[in-house]
This record gives sequence, C-alpha cells and structure tokens, in this order.
Amino acid sequence: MTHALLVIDVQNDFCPGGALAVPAGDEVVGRVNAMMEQFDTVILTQDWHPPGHSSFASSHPGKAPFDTIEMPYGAQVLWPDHCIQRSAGAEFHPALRTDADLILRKGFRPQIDSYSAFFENDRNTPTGLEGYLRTRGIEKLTLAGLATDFCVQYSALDGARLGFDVEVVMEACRAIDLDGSLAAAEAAMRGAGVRLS
Ligand code: VGL
Ligand code: ZN
Repeated sequence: MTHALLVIDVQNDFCPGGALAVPAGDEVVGRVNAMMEQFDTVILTQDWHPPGHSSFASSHPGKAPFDTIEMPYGAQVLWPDHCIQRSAGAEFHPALRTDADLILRKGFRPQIDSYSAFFENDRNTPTGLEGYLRTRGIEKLTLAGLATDFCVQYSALDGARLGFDVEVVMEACRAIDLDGSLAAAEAAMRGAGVRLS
C-alpha cells in the first residue's frame, strides 16, 4: 500500500512520429502496462505546455531546437514544440493503460519548464505530488517512462532528495541522449541513491 508506480510522459509526441520523438519510446508501453498490475497506486504524468511555451525553440528568435539558453532559473535546453495542451501529440500513447489513480499535468506555466513530477525547473515551485504521496502514506516509488535522461531523471532525483525510496526500471524507460546525457543521468541517479534496475 505504500509503494506507487510513477509513469512519466508516455505521450505521442515522445514516441516515434511525434514532435520530440524519443528513439523507441513506444517500446515502454507494453512493459509499463504489465507493471501497473503490481501496484495499488499508479500515477501518470503528462507534459502539458501552452502554445508558445518558453521551452520551445520557436519562442526564441534565432534559436534552434536542442540549443541551450539561460533562463532566470538556470540553463534550459530548447525543444521542438511538443505536448501542446489538447493536441494529439499531448495525448497518452493509445495503447497505454490510463486507468490510473492520478494524472499529474506539468509544464503548463508559460515561463518555466517542468521536467520533474515534483518541482518545476526552478527546483522550487512544487507540483503538489509530494503532498499527494505523503497524505496517502506512500514511501516507495518505482519510475518508468520517457525520457530517462530528462523527466525520469529529474523526478527520480527530486523523489530521492525528498526522502522517498526510489527505483528506476531502466528497461521500461527510453532516453533522448543529447551529448552523453544518458550516462550523466545514470551517474547522477546512482549518486543520489536511486536504484537502477
Ligand atoms: C521531456 C523534454 C521536454 C521529458 C519533456 O518528458 O523527458 N523532455 N519536455
Ligand atoms: Zn516538455
């Protein structure tokens, strides 16, 4: 009862053919669906950006997707437009089971991105997930989804920092892998006490 599955951003735009396709992102769907049987609490996150979001390269004249800029809260990678609220790309992969306890949307504030399910990219603005988990007595988290080196990593690191016992099931995740970001994410997660299985 104290162990939840947190499924990160298994959405069309992160799957092959999507606006910010994670290589083989759709391969996690079957495994994630099977994992859901094992948990009493299942939480899905959904990247949910307004049009013109500040994380989109198209909002910064002269910038291209995958460039990095300085935002008031620190460095921010710029992305192709993706997961725009109410678009088909923002929908969950059609084969993903969505009969979850909670669907948490993130990234809806125009001026700040949100990789983590717990805090936006200023590392300070909460999404409310911590309160949800604590008031339900959840102490352990198993993470799966997309992308390993961005939203999964940030969620795992924040979960560990908040004192949750965090495990990431790597075969149920896929990475974007920009300039070694997957190896860096694995090292950071291990260093923070996150179990990678
Ligand atoms: C993600 C980049 C931008 C993710 C979301 O789900 O990992 N990555 N928005
Ligand atoms: Zn996003």
